[in-house]
Amino acid sequence: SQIGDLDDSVAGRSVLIRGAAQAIRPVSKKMAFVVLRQSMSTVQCVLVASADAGVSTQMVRFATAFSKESIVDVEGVVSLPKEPLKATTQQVEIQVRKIYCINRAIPTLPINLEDAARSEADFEKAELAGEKLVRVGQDTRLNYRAIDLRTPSNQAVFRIQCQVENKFREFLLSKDFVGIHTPKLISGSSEGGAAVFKLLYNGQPACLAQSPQLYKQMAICGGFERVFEVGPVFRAENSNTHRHLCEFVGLDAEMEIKEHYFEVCDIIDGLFVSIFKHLTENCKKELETINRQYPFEPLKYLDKTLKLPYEEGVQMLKEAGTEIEPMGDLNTEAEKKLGRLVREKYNTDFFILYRYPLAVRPFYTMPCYDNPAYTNSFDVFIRGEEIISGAQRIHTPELLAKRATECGIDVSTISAYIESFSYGAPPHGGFGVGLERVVMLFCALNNIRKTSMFPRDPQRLVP
Ligand code: ATP
Ligand code: AMO
Repeated sequence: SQIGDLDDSVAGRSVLIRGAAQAIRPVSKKMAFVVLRQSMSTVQCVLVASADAGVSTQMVRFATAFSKESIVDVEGVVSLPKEPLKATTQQVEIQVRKIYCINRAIPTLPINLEDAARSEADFEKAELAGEKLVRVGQDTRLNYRAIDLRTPSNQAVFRIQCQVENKFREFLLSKDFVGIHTPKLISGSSEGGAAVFKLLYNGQPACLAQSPQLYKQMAICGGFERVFEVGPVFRAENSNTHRHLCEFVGLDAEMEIKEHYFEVCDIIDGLFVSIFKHLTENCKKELETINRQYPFEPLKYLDKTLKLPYEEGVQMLKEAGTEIEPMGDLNTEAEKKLGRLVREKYNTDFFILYRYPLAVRPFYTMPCYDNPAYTNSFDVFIRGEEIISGAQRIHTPELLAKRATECGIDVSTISAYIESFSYGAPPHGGFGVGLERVVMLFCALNNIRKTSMFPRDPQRLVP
């Protein structure tokens, strides 16, 4: 049986359960409780020595000697509890008939799971009561990730991540996008800039792909009208921030544009509104579980996503007293502040900022027809932090080569890419999403390491 399925409708039934022994509480020589856990669910198992049930005092003693987190099989009968149970466990108990230890955990684990699952409010309450509890730091959690991942909030986070990825695919497939896979071992940088991991490819200098950018565009040149990819993205930046990883999961899309690059924004609007609705409606247990440890306000979003011109964003910041270089980029602080201003004015935590200055966008970005100092580009924000970059792309080889040169890129290193646009290439655009950022910001978590199962940051290569 699955612990999550146990409720009063199965009271009286015999069940066989395998789980981790989360807590073991001896009550007397004749009685003990063992709390078993499977993923986000726990159930209380009751051992009472009785000849009728075939339970001996030795069996009770045997069970109380299990180490926490050992894997245990229990055979027993589902029963209604005599006293009210904690709201976070199943609301039935198991009267144990037989209990077996399948694999023991070491007696003292490097992380106490109960401490790892506590909210900050719990710690503060305990401290006020004079109790000393140990906060489990992020590094300790990551060093012992196989234990840390067992906390209910971690179980919920990675289930939500899976749902976001799945919805991304499902939505784009329904809009006739084709899933593709592009190489991760490539010959040079795809975004411009030097932030690539270098390696030798059979003796030739090569690097890990910084994005699928050049290849997803070449797939469009290859006659696929709409493509998407879910895959790893590698950035060698030495960015020790709460939102940068050296390896993350990129959700990328690229599509032909018929009239205007807002067609790409419309896809993002439909895609993300459907992702947010899906999470809110179908991941209630997961969201409640995260909220219990890391309380957060639900994301505010509109049925039709707000699109704000970059210049208007700059103006809003200016009026609020933040001076921005009009043709420069927004720094992290300005982005955060704009997020707050937009929320006050438009009542949304999710919006698209479009028409960025040319100077702050990658070389392949299409300049605006009416004013080439600006571009047909956009970033998308959740709670004032970027989750998506996207744009219309340059589809003529001459302009592409010119822009690459202006951006300091040696065109000989990307000649196959540039040539692709001389064989007949349709107008197109696309976007790239960071999966870990979407989950982090949807749940208002404070660190991207919480939404990457085994994060790779500038310091961490193990586990
Ligand atoms: P992109 O996806 O465009 O790289 P990003 O969120 O990684 O987006 P960047 O464009 O690299 O952001 O930088 C945007 C802002 O993030 C910068 O203006 C800077 O303020 C901040 N930033 C980037 N790297 C760091 C860093 N290592 N330390 C602190 N802030 C940083
Ligand atoms: P960009 O470099 O903005 O755009 O990346 C797209 C999205 O990826 C996420 N992201 C990151 N997540 C974690 N750690 C990082 N170091 C990191 N860097 C970026 C962000 C960001 O919005 N080729 C373009 C996309 C396109 O135009 O299609 C690109 O790579 O969520």
